[in-house]
Amino acid sequence: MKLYSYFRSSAAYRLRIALNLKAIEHQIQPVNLLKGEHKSDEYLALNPQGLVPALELDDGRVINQSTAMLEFLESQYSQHPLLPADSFEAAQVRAWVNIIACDIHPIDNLRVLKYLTGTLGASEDQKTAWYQHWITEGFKALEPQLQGPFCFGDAPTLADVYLVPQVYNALRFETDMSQFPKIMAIYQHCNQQAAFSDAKPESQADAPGR
Ligand SMILES: N[C@@H](CCC(=O)N[C@@H](CS)C(=O)NCC(=O)O)C(=O)O
Repeated sequence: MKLYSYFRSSAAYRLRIALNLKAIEHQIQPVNLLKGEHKSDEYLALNPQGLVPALELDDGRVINQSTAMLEFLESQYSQHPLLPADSFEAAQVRAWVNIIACDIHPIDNLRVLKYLTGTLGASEDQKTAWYQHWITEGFKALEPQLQGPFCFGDAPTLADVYLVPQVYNALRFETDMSQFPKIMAIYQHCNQQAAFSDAKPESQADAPGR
């Protein structure tokens, strides 16, 4: 399969981690967001929303939205399950993940920040304050639920797949993480695993300087 990815896209980063954890053979096709490649006719034919990532299966069918892609991989590739077998426990992991997927990432992503500074005329400081406020609110709800050494115990789940890119992004925007010691310990633990470190933005072929 082929993952359309941008090195800094946290939604694509989720997929890179999951594909590595499940050891699924795949290719990565870079889409340069800064050059607007996600708005080209060719890419819009794959993902009409013009967002990265997109996942193209070997038969040419395409899945959009990272959560749908991850659910697809989980249902089709049983190796290294990313959700607990117990339905209630799986719902707990999904609920935790949705704080990132629905309540943090969508209001802190590139196009929202650009709208704030462009259309609404917010300053760079206001933009950063917006970003840090919403990420901190989300992390406050995530932190107390964590177990360790991974988010929900001894093996990575979807929770770790979502957490690591979001923390990477929070650090990039200089968010104060001192009040989230469990999140930071899990972030560091995950990054010691090859599946996570190989998925890092700076390890990608389209990262500057590579
Ligand atoms: N809910 C979507 C979000 C995808 C998304 O926001 N992608 C960002 C990169 S992380 C993007 O393509 N941004 C381009 C832009 O804002 O113009 C998903 O999970 O796939």
